[in-house]
Amino acid sequence: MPTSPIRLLAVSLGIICFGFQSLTQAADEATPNAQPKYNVLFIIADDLTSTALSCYGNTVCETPNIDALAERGTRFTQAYCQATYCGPSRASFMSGYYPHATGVLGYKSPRPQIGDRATWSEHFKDRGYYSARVSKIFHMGVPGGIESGGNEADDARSWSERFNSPGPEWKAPGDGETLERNPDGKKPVVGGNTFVVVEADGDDMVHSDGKTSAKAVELIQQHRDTPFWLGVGFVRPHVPFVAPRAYYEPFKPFDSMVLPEKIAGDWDDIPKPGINYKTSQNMQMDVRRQKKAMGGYYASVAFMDAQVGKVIAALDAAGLRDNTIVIFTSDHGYHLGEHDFWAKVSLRDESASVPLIISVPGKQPAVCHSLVELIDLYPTTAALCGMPIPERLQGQDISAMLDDPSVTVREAAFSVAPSRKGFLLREQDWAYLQYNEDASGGIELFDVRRDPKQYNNLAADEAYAAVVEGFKQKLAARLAEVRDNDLP
Ligand SMILES: [Ca+2]
Repeated sequence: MPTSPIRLLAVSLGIICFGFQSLTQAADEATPNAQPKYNVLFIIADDLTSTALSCYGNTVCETPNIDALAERGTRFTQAYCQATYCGPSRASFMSGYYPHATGVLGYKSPRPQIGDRATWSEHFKDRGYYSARVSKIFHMGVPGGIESGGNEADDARSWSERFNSPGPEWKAPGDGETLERNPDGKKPVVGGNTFVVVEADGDDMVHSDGKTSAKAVELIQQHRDTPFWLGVGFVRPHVPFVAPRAYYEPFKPFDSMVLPEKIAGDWDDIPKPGINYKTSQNMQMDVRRQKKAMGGYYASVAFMDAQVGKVIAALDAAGLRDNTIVIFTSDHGYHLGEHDFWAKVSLRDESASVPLIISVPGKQPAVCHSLVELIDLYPTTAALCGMPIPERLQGQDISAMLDDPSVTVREAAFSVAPSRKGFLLREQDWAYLQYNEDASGGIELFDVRRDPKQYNNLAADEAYAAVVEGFKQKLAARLAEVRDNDLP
């Protein structure tokens, strides 16, 4: 092909642009706006309460690998999910919209609602990143979807490649027991969203999360020379509580587990939708079973923590720690017997808050008490990587907190429990829970400075009528703001 004038022009422009790029790079290096192209390693556990991690104060369940990440990053003490169960929480932080903006309140992909708007990983993929997920990032049913190894509510266009990690879950060989609704002990080990504990034979690789960490290690090695956005989704400690036997050792005998304090009349001031969908009573779990549930949960956490360690070790071995943002979190929290509640859905802190650690190369380790949300991760990582933040995104860029943990971006975190028509506004001093948009399902108000465990509902107390009225208005305004968006 003869060299055309257009081609010559393109080549000369290329030379000019290259020169210009070198100049701007030199200028960038001299300014605080210099933006290296970081990788993003996003690690998410399933159904993990921060209270089970030693870096968040648990003295029984040790999580050395997550703790080590916290020591190098910013650990957030007041991070909140946008919905207190898997489907809507994951659809929210991946799409960048609140559940009441997309209407994804259940176990669906947000794609039909967002059309061709880029999800979090897609935003990076569109800018030349290799984008991949291993296992559960969008919703997958656990254990069913993990047993079958399907894509479930995943979104194909978010990824360059995607990998599932099928595992035996409750069918893993070992010693299993169904704790839930099994008072006479005659029920065998069962599947589904049920409290089952399996002390499993064999090693980590028998299980989904063992396979997930191995695949993540492989991808880090393969893609060390290209920018990547890698989502690593562990399914533990979601039920069934299944882990190799060795992980149970620190928690045996299960009878040694200490349950949260039980207070007489605790439920008397809780409106009906505020009583969680799983309780010691309706699960028919006596104290022995409750303690074993706690031990099984902790063993699952310890197993998941070990997988986190393998992935981070691979990052170090590949020499990528200095150009990789590492995030660790969960899709929502979990009750382990507080108020005799178990599992998720509740809008109390144990269930609505999440562990969140963000480690950015070159930043000082810190603990940040500002209110942040999982929906902030998309705009924050975009900012850290020097990418545009799409105006439509409903989260905030919290990257300034990584330089100065006293920075704040919001007065209240916002979360929802769609199955209970529940809404949470969580301020530094108050937790306000309302059921139904017109509050007809009831209200809970807690002075969390004086009552951090949320025992004393002040909503019916005349002395707090003005506070309650103020929150009603703030919630209505918040919902209106969420619904005012660019979606059709
Ligand atoms: Ca979950």
